[in-house]
Amino acid sequence: MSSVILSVVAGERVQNPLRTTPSTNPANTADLVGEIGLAGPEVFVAAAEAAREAQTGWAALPAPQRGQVIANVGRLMTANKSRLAALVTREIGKPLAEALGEVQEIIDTCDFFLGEGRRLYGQTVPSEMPDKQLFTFRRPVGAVAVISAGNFPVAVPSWYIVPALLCGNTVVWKPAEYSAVVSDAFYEIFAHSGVPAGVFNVVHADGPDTFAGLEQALLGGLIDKVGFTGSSEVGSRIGELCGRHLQTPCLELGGKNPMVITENADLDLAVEGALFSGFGTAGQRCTSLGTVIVQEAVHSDFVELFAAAVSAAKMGDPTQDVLFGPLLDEKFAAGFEKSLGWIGDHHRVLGTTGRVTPDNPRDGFVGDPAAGLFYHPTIVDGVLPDDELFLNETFGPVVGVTTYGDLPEAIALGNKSGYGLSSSIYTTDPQQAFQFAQGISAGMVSVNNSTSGAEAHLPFGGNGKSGNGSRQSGIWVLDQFTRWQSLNWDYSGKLQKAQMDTVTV
Ligand code: UN1
Repeated sequence: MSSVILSVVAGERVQNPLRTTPSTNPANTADLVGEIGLAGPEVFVAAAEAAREAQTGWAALPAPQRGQVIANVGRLMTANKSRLAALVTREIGKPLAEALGEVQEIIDTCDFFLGEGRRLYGQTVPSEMPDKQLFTFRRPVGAVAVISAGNFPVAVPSWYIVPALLCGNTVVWKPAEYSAVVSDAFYEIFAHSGVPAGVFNVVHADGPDTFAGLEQALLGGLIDKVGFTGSSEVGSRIGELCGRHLQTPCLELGGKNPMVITENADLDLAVEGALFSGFGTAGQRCTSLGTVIVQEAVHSDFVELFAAAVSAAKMGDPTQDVLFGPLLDEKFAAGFEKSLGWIGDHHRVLGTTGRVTPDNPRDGFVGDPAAGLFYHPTIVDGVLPDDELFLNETFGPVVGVTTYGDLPEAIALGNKSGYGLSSSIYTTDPQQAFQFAQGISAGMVSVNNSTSGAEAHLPFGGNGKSGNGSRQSGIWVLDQFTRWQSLNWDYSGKLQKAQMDTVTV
């Protein structure tokens, strides 16, 4: 039997991939986690055909029974939690505690949506006319394509896949190549939970082939909804493609998430929040902290405490108790190095920048820095609103700091990047908290807490460059994976004409 990870169409592994690509452990690049067989666009189309074919039968299963399948997924995820989390840590370098949290996020998502199988409520609505009743129903959209990133290789896909299946849709999933081994383990859990063949298909492919396959599938009317998590740049191309086929995708894109620290904030708490938001997951969450916007009066105190916390933070081997491990893969490391080039002469860099090497060491590093893609955590003080560092996502362990005078100025600075995913304010004044929430154009606001760490039953999503306003998680995602159908039922025994037979006064 081949150990290459292959795409799955209608329950069958697709043999003879175009080529294979290795997935390696970013904390120890000599550790080969698996070989992935990459497919061409025709496999994406075949998967979409299989999804289309299986959809009517799956939707015919009563929703509470689909909920039972989701309950099975949750149970198997629980039984496999430590194994799956260890694989997440090995393949993408996320510290084990966070990887366990990631699997827990899938379990929470299953817990929430298995119950939705017994709701999926529609409405009864009064008619303008006598002896007539109006109803609304949620109907599945059909076949859903999910294209996801590898920084949350299983939790974020579950936000799409679990509700999409529960609502009676079928799925074609294109996971990231650099997290394909853990994606395959995730798929197997669904396959063993009673999800029938063809209902959940997986395509391993590179970016251009995925685009080509998606375009053909859309052209052929095989895909009814696209869910995408990734960069704003790719998201905008997906949006264009879907728009040409009159579709509205669900887009969850980048962020440049601000944290405002007011003059009355509990600074120790704020430092703890900034440390986790900025450097947890090596800054590789779409919800990671981009810029701290700190009130002038507490700026120097904050920066001093923050720099001390960052220099004391443990980094290194993600199987150990560390705040953060390596970057996801070489491509992300190269992208992050490019953004380190945005640091200019007018900035004050606190700590060290760049890759951790024997010549550029980090005190207290846990493990062998030479084995993997480890980067120093860096604070850049004095970022200005027009700096690239202020405006663009870095997706790595660097946090900018700037100052403000009054709260409206802080809010304007927080909105300046044009992203609008997450945000945070540290304040002891409730009025400031509400003023901030009202003014900041972000899908998510935290008060006295991290910019990251959304819960599975709240709406997740962003504005501006962070997405197209779609929201995932909780009941709100049902509007992505169902379409409303109205039904009017006339039992008067005669033809009643709307508008024309209505008595107006
Ligand atoms: C992402 O980085 O794509 O709220 C999602 C959080 C996580 C999800 C992040 N639960 O930070």
